[in-house]
Amino acid sequence: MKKYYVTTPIYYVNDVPHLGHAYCSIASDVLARFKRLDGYHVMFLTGTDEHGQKIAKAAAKAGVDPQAFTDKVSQSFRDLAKALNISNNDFIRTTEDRHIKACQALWNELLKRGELYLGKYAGWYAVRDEAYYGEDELTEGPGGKKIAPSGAECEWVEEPSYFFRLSQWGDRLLKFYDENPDFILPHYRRNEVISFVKQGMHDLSVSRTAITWGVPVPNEPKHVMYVWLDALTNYITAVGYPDVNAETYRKFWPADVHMVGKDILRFHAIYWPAFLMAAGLEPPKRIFAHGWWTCEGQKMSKSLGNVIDPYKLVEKYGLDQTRYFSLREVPFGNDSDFSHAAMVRRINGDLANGIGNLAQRTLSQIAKNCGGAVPKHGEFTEADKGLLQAAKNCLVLVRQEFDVQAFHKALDALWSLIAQADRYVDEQAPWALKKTDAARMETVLYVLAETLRHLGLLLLPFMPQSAGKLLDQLAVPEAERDFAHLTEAYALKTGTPLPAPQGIFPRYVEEKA
Ligand code: ME8
Repeated sequence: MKKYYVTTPIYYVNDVPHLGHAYCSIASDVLARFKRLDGYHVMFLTGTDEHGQKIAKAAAKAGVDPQAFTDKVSQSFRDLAKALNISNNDFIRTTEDRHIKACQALWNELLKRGELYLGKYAGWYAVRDEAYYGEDELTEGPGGKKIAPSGAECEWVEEPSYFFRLSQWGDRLLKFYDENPDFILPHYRRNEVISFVKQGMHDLSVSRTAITWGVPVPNEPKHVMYVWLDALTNYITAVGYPDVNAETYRKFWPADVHMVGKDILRFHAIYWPAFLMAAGLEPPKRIFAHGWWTCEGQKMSKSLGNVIDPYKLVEKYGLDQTRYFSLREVPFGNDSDFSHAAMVRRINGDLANGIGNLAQRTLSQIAKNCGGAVPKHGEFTEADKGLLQAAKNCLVLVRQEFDVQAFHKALDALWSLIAQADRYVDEQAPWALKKTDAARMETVLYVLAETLRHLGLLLLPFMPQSAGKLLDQLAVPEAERDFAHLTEAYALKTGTPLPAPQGIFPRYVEEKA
């Protein structure tokens, strides 16, 4: 069986989850579900990043010990995954024994291969990003504070530290990017990474002595691992590392896609393949860096009080509506802005008036005029064949878009089919045929129902519950709900009784103030 391994970032547990976390998990989930339906054995991983100075500080602020603190916040990410109908098959926490063991094994391997050495770090560090910055990258903020390009405040750090020989990996990384042109997507972000590597890289500090909340460095009681070395390793821990002969490791590694936000591309596209190659392991196949959400045109921040709570979105607009909106609004990879008006436009325009209306029109006419069962069809006309062929072509189009994580284009293809079906209903006017040519009316409604079956199946990854309801109304058996069944052999069977139609995509009606 073909395999597919997709991951989300592991989220920091310094704070409760927000829309940004929900977004990356939803995108990864849509991909995982698509691949499962397309016949792949999928491993889909998410989890929480629980070590480092940022988390230690957040725990201290909350007045609890870091383990109790991380237990609680990590649970809130698990709960969110459930609430968003995320179909991950593992949830990793970096405080788990399996992970500590994997990090220490990777460390020992790097040490054995001469990729690490003991030195002293003296430079700038941003706790918020858990990242080291060169003096030349910083700007001066209020009160002479040093500010990283991300906006995070930096502090001067001087401590004994182990270093990873990153400076030796520049050419090998450039060769790797060259040989794997789709390693970093979207392509425009690839160029940023390449120019960063071309500038020349310094060795990377990979242990800290000023903090204790981290994975202990083997045989070095004063050092804990730099949180990014620890965090990135989660992707191999979950498939069985250090046991590289484990069935899961052999099957799933290298990962097919690490889905990440653009803020952490550097860690994934530079450090991670360098660590892996240095340890004699294969790098992942792709890093996809998605864009950033703002809210009503403004950066989301606690101080502005505009951080979007994904639970509230789901409660107000519905889960599948939220999932749909996240991936529909802008090309996947670009930044997006959340606005109430845009959300309502999508719910009412694309869902209620689009797929919802098409389904409702078709199913209610079948209920009223065809005895509530899949209609009979006669010979297909050119118009019928045109629509059925377009429905059949959709899988190939959508699959191509999924292969490059262009979810918006996959949705475009599905909505073009909806538009084509809408034109077909208007042209064929089955309601008028009722009196003049009932047999032809049945054929038209059959063609529409079969088109809806394709739409229902192809929408399953995006909106599992709503698309599932659509398939229920078409009486598509559970065992036939995957892409292998998008063929004529499994087309709707005349005479199959259908349940009474029910609206699936309600209009959003503005709440009165
Ligand atoms: O960086 N818009 O964790 P993190 C879109 N622990 N996506 C956003 C977002 C926003 N405004 N805010 C966050 C870390 N995200 C590390 C990762 S991986 C080995 C370690 C999403 O909690 C986006 O995907 O800061 C981003 O990369 C991720 O949350 C980072 O979450």
